[in-house]
Amino acid sequence: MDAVPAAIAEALRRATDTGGHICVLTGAGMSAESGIPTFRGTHDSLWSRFDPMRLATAEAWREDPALVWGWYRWRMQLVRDAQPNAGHRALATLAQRVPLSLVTQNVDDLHERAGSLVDAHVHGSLFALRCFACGRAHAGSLDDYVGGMQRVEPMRCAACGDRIRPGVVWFGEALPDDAWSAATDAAMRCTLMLVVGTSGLVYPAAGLPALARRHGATVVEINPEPTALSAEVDHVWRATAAHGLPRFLG
Ligand code: BJW
Ligand code: ZN
Repeated sequence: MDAVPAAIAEALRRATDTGGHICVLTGAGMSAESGIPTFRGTHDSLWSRFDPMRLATAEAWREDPALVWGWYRWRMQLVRDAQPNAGHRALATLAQRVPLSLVTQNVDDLHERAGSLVDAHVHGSLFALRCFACGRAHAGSLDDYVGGMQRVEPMRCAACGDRIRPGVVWFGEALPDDAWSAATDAAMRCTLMLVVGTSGLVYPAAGLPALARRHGATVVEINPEPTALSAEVDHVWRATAAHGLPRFLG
């Protein structure tokens, strides 16, 4: 098994020994080894089979809510059946040893189920259902809405009668203020940022590593493939999340 590359181990040692703060930014690759497909790039990525512009936008929802809701129900079922992997568990353990902020683009709950406190879900959470029109939170049992992928008419809001939508951030929508402000605070405060399993294509989240660097942090990418961020980081480790992150525990 390969150990953490020396320059990265040294960056971690420097950050932790000198009272520094680590910020971890995760993307879909974090959950890939739990069996959740990523969005882009692989033959089984979510969007190699579905057109994101048809499914992950408010326009798509208005046009065909049953199609979009069916896709999300299927994804909720996938997440519910998945388990956190060794990478999720390693981050939860690391946070008990060093000051660490966890910022995720993922809409799953695998970090939490591994024992982490997530500082910011910048793209929301699959299970935080709310009304499309009035925004009121919908509290229902999971069994009411998980399922296989077929067209399903969404549930209705008890307050206004409009449709209940997943609590995610679609293209063209603003990121939740509290999550975005926690994410930028963590990026500006950290001395080391670990960027795990993201293609770095979706903004504004993809701008967090550059923000951290401008504020003096060392930025490390952990990803088996090159990404849009690779050229902008200080160190790159071509490893998967479940392989690489446990190695940070020594
Ligand atoms: C492994 C691995 C293993 C594989 N281990 N790694 C600036 C410039 C250009 C465009 C824009 C810009 N600012 C805004 C935009 C527009 C747009 C955007 O960025 N478009 C680009 C695509 C061009 N952004 C937005 O619209 C955002 N909103 C916004 O800016 O609002 C402005 C506004 C302000 C005020 C009022 C109104 C509006 C919103 C973005 C929302 C993104 N939402 C999604 C869907 C969420 C819902 C859902 O899940 O269905 O979030 S898109 C999708 O991409 C999802 C992800 O969180 C996000 C990022 O993807 P991620 O995590 O990087 O995954 P992948 O698949 O791309 O990459 C996986 C990586 O894992 C790969 O690198 C693999 O190699 C790696 N990997 N196995 C480790 N085992
Ligand atoms: Zn409503």
